[in-house]
Order: sequence, then structure tokens, then C-alpha cells
Amino acid sequence: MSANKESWGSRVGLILAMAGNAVGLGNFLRFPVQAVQNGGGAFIIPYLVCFLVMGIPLLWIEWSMGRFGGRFGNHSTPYIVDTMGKHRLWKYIGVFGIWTNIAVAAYYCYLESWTLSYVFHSILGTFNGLDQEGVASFFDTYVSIGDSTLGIPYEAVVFYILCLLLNTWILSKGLSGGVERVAKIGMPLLIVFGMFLAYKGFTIKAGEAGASFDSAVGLNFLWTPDYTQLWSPTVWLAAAGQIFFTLSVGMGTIHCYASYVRSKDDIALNAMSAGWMNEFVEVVLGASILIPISIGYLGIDRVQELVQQGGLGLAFKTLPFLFTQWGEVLGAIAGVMWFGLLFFAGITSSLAMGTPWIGFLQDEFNWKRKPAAWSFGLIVLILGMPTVLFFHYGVFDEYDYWAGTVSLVVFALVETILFAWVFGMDRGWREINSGADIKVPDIYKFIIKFVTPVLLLWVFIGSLVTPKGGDWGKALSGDWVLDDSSIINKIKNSSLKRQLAEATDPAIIEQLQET
Ligand code: MET
Repeated sequence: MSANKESWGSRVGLILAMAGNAVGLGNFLRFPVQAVQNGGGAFIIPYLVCFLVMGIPLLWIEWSMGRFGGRFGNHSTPYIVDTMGKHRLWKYIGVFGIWTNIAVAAYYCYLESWTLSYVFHSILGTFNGLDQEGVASFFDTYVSIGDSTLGIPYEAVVFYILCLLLNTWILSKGLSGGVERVAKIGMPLLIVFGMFLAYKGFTIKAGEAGASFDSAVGLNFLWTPDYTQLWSPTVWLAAAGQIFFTLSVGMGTIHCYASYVRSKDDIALNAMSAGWMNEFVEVVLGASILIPISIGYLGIDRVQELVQQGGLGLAFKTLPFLFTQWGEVLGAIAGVMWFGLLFFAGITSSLAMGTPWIGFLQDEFNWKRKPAAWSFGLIVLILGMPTVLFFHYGVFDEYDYWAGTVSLVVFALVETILFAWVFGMDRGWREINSGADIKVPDIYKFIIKFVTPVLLLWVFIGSLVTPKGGDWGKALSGDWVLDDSSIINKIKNSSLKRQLAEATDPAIIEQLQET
């Protein structure tokens, strides 16, 4: 039992902090790209189904696990799950809920630091007068830790450290004094910025300010359903993966935040408020900025090409250039708003990633909040350095795959089994409903007990052995070759290992020496 008696300042603050935890870079950079790659408008169908039968149940499970653990003075998953399951093993499984956060923070904060730096560059007008190539090469130089345009050596490293200092400082201010305050400022601003950019995304006119196509072209492209993809398991896996990522379930952050909710307070309605707020930001705002604006200027073919490389290129190489087409002042405002909204989205999520570790140190070792917060910053700095220094070697993607994708599914699966089958669904149901301000539909008792665990198992197995090119038809007819993205192949042949092998391959070194 710890002396950690912190709690949330207000209900609005709690909901905004939880929504801030969920709303992140994933809503603006990952969701639109996933939608384009997986059937456009048709993607929304598996996505919403996954939200209803995996997302919502997991939100209720994690919120109630957290509040339950908090009643016994536990604020990190090892000890929260320990209060629920009798076996010693649970405690060790719970370590996932601290570790995943630290590992995700290590690459997530790096990305967050780019947004901070790009806010400054938008204000300074760095992108004015540069052509598309120029803006793109600015980014490439930035992530190669090349010459800095601000005159700061190792600019990317400097901003990374700044960003971590900011996170650490806010975390050291405590839950209501730091995290909650930032969410109360950051979330409304993010929504205002997002609305402004979405308005621009909706009103692009061909021929105006250098645009080639009307907004409708991009919006239609994104939302025209391609039903041929609807039954592809790969699309369903992508939809499930996006739901985990965007809601921040399977991580341990929701448990930790919820463990500071007073035991008589509602969680059923709070969980829905934060979850649906995230969906609004993702499906409405997230889909109305990156893709429609890019297509308005570059056309479908080019954007489709760029999307293959993920959302980062579009966000950091393409949009800052397009904003300059709107004139110096409006361009700077748009840049500040875009990277500012990404920054708020990012920091309200990364702060959440720090809290489980801090709660753990406070509960188990009686650490004070401040040193605990600083130790988080230091660990993330050390762990994140490889992503900063070896970005081009795929380290960043490797962290994203293992910590930001696989771990979430594994932990979500295990905690659902714990909640519904070990702790027991009847007790679990009582937990969800205790103090509830809404009537939770009874069907969810059945969904949580049977549907969610089965689907999670399916997602896990599906990711373990994804067939080549996601062609399940061929695989099921006996021609089973594993895709590079399957967990098994990733273990055998990670891109990092491949790159390192190439880097040390004598033939390649010889070639390099010759040139
Ligand atoms: N939910 C946040 C986002 O969408 C954080 C995800 S970390 C796996 O970015």
C-alpha cells in the first residue's frame, strides 16, 4: 500500500486527460493512411465493428481494472492485475503495462519533438520560397541529424531533449497540477486547430491558391468504399490494429489514469465520453486534413504513391510545402496549427505513457513524484537515442512494430482473459456498473466474455502467421508462405537485422569503398 494519494481535480479534467491519452499522432497520421491503404470508405466498416466489439469492451475492462486496483492503492498494471488474479504470474505479465509505455514513448516522443521543431520553423518561415524538393530535403537532412537550419548542431537531438524535458517537467507537477492542466488547454486548442484545417480541407477549389483539384476529389477518394477488400482478413487486422493504437488500449495507461478515480465515481460513462471523443477526432478531423489537402494539390496518383511510405512523409515533407502556397501569413498560421495540433495530440499521449512508471515507483519504492518523473525522462532518453541516431536503419519502425503494435494485442488478450475468466465476468460486470451514470447494454456482458477474447485471439494468430501479401485465399488452399509483416517472419528477419547485415556485408562495404 502506498502513500500515493493523488487524484483527478475534476470530472472534465479526467475525461480530457483520458481523451488526450487516446487522441494522438495516430489519429492524424496513421488513421487516414490506413484508410487509404485498406479500401477507403469500406475500411470504416471493419474499423467501426472493431471499435464496438473490441475497443469499447477494452475501454470498460481497463477503466474498471484501474479503478479496482486504485482502491487497494495500486497505480501500475503489475500490482493492479495482482489484486485481480491469484497466481503470482499475473504480476509479471502486468509488467507489460509499464514496459510498453516506456518503449513506445522512446520513439513517440521523437516524433513529437519533430512537431515542436516544425512549429518553430513555421513561425520562422523556413519553408517559404522552398520548392517541394527543398521542403522534402529539409526533412531528410533533419532526420539524418545533418546540418541544422536553425544554426543548432544536431537540431533533431536538441529538440528531442527539449521535448523530453517538457514532458518530464509537466509530469513532475503531478496529475491535477500537470497532466490535467495540459489536457484542459491542449485538447480544446487541438480541436479548434483541427476544425480550421478541416475547413480548409473541405473548401479547396481547383485553380485557387495553386490547387489542381476540388476538395471533393480527395474526400471522394478517401470515402469511396472498395467493397472487394471488405472480407480480406488483412483489412480486418489493420482495422483492429488501428483501434488498439488510437484508443491506447493494451498499454497500461488507461489502467493507470483510472486508478486515480475515486472508487464511488462513474467509469462507464467516462470511458464512453473519452472513447467517442477520440473517434470524433479521428474519423472526422483526422480524415479531413492530410489526405484531402494533399490530393487537392498533388492529385490521387501522386498521393497514393506517397501514402505507400506512410503518413510521415505527407505530414512533414508535403503539407509544409503546400501551406506556403496559401501565402506567407496564412501559410505560417496553417503550419503552426498543423504541427501545433500534432504536438498537443502527441504530448497528451506521451504524458500518459509516463504515469504508469511513476505510479509504480511511488507505490512500491515510496519515490517522490519529481525524481520518479525525471527517471522516466532519463530512461526514455537513453532508450530513444537509437531511434534518433539510426532513424534511417529502420529502428523507429522496429520500435513501432514491437512496442506499438504487437505488445498491445498481446496484453489486451491476456487482460481480457483475466477480467472475464479469472476475475470472473459476474464480478467484472459489477465493477463496470458500480457508480455508473449510464445503463451499460446487457449484451456487453456476453461480448466481453466471449466475443472480445475470441476476436483478440484471432487478431493475434492472424498477425503471427500473416500469409504473403495478405493473400489468405491462396494460403488457405495450401500455398502458405509467410509475409514479411508476420510476427514470425519479423522475429526471424527484422528489418533492423537485415539493415545491419547489409551494413556489415563485405561485398557492400567493398562497393562503397570503390565509390
Ligand atoms: N493513442 C495514441 C495515438 O493515437 C497513442 C498511441 S501509442 C501506441 O497516437
